[in-house]
Amino acid sequence: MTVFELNTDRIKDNILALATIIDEDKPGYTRRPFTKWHTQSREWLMNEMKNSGLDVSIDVASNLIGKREGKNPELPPIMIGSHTDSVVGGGRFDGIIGVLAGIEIARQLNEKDVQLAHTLLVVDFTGEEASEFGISTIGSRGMVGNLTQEDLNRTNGDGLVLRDALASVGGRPEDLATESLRPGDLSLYAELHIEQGPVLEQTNHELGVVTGIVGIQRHKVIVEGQANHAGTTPMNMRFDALTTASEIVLAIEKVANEEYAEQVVGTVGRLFVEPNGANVVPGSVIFEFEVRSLDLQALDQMIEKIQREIAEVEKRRTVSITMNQLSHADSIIVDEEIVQLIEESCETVGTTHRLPSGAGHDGNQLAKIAPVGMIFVPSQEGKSHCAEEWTDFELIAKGVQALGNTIIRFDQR
Ligand code: HGY
Ligand code: MN
Ligand code: MN
Ligand code: MN
Repeated sequence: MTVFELNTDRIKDNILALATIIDEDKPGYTRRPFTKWHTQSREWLMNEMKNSGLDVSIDVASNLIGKREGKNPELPPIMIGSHTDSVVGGGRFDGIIGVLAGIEIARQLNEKDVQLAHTLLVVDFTGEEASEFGISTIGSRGMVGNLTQEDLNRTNGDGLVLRDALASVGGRPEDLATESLRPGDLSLYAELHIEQGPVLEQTNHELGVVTGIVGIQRHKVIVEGQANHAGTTPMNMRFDALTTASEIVLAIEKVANEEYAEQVVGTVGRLFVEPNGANVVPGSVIFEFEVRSLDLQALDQMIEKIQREIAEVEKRRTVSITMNQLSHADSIIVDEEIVQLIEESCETVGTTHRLPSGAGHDGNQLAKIAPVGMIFVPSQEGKSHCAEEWTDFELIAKGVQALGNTIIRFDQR
């Protein structure tokens, strides 16, 4: 049973249209949150939502929400959506296809005059990607009441306070405590997303039924050595912050390559050297690292090992090293009932395969207040967070059908 058309052309046109609203001075298809390109893309999305019969609003956490009334307004709504902000140098599909899928589903429900019992909410979350504030999934954290005052006081590299950034795009941070959603306020949150990994392509499946989403811990490490003259400072008199940091970067990789109960990954993706001069022994280094796993204990084990490695390096090199947690997101295991609902909804459309998500998503936050489910479509060569990110449009259109079927089945339970 599938109510929804395979509308490859419309989803393709929308993906390619959104891919033109980007920061041309950055690589790939960059659209960072709280920038004029994200604001422009929001305006484009609002228009598409209105053309799909959705009532448009900005919620307390600055998320864009399109609403389609259901026959029984007393039922907690079904929410679908994702994010349209990108990493620097990101691709055209990560997050974007989930928001456009929601709009396409609303449009097709109208074209077929299908009235759902549940109200349908289509969401574009603000700031899903890791941000300069040191926190990700900003809008969905705010939606579920998981942005603390400390979070709201975070600043980015330019001194902008997160509280003010949210207000600048329509959020009302002062009302977060009273207006965020609580358990029971939603019946279901479901998201279509690219896999961002190689499994579906390698196993030759069209649709992924997500069984869980990894937890993430992000930390900042500050290494204070001593800037000095690169020519006149003998090797045995140096306190080189960069070679020290390099030992820790490699130690993080070593720790992530050890054995744990569940698969783990560890990455250092962001590093700053001061004073960053070719003829100056680096005086200080700041870098951020993250570790991920479905198993929260494995995350804690990795952090303990990394802390021991840092203590050893600090003692041996007599420099100062501090490590502070930036953020964390709990892992989630998708309810078997939701997995089966989604699997059945996918099977009428294409070949399916169950798998966990190595990427984090807004679902990590929505799981605090509602059942969460996700559908993946394959990523070509598993690539993502880069300009080469690619998924065939027909596979995305199948993902839209599968997500639409999921909503219909859930609505009629
Ligand atoms: O980083 C992630 O896992 C996601 O793409 N935001
Ligand atoms: Mn991403
Ligand atoms: Mn994403
Ligand atoms: Mn199979």
